Amino acid sequence: MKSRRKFIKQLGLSVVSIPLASSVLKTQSCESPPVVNKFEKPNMPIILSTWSFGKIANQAGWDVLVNGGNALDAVESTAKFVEADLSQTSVGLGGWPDRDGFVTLDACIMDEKGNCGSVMFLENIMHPISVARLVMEKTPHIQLVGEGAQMFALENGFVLHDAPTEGSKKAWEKWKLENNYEPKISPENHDTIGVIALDKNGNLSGACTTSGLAFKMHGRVGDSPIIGAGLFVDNEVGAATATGTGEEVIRICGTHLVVELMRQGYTPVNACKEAVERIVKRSPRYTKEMIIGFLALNKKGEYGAYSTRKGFEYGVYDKVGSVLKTAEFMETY
Ligand code: SD4
Repeated sequence: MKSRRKFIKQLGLSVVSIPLASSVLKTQSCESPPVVNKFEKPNMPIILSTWSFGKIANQAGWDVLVNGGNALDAVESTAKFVEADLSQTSVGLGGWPDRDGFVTLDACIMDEKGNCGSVMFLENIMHPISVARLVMEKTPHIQLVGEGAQMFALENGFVLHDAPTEGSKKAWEKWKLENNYEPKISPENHDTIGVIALDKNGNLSGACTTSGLAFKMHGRVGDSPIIGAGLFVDNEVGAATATGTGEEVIRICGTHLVVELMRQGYTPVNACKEAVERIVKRSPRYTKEMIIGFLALNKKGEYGAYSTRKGFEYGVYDKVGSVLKTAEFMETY
């Protein structure tokens, strides 16, 4: 493991990052260095998504971007790709249910003008991200919840689908036998797709969609549909999305923090790192079992990610091609 000083020197960072307050935290660098834009022009178009399913789904958004489409359409396409895949147990109708057996979905979307829309606690609708986009485009509001969100979806041509799937039902039945009706947070019971993109015109947008924590309390909503927590876009600066234990991300307004740090000159990876460190240092509820990660992109098409633990992967699609990267992470003792 490299020392922190060596690590920073190796990156040639121009920004002085905030020293760790606690000696119990160590920074671990992994094989992939933070990306610094080597292109004279901004590296665009580009699309980034959380987790390995994001790498596959990026193709849908890339097809939009490479044909001159805008970032908003691109992020929606990528998010929809994962929502439509019923084998995914953490996004869309294939998601594992809450502790009472209901699949409840959360999503939000934000464009380059600061327009945004969100749905929370939405049931039986295949594409929450598209409902969130309609909330943004067709209503004077930002957030619709539960029954009201579903009514709005149905009024706009969406149809009801069954949930949970047979597979999710079996997982829930097994969970009930073993877990005494207690919701738990572990790396195994969540994964959100967060997507951020920069289009050929230099505009940023983002989308985030999830079934949330598996076996959560009925009615629980995490960070993913909350603007500034699970997703934030500021077209002057950059965009960020979050994955992992939503309660911790909400407490620090995670993605808003990441974007504001980039505004102050932090590289995307250092902005994500500072947000992760803030959670780890400040939250009395944080435990090392939690995986919490941020993914960020700036106006130049530079990007980076950072997480509390090993294992956070993200997909990148730009003119160089489509790759799956491993985020840097903090090791806690
Ligand atoms: C939530 N952030 O509902 C989401 C969970 C998640 O990967 O899956 N993240 O808290």
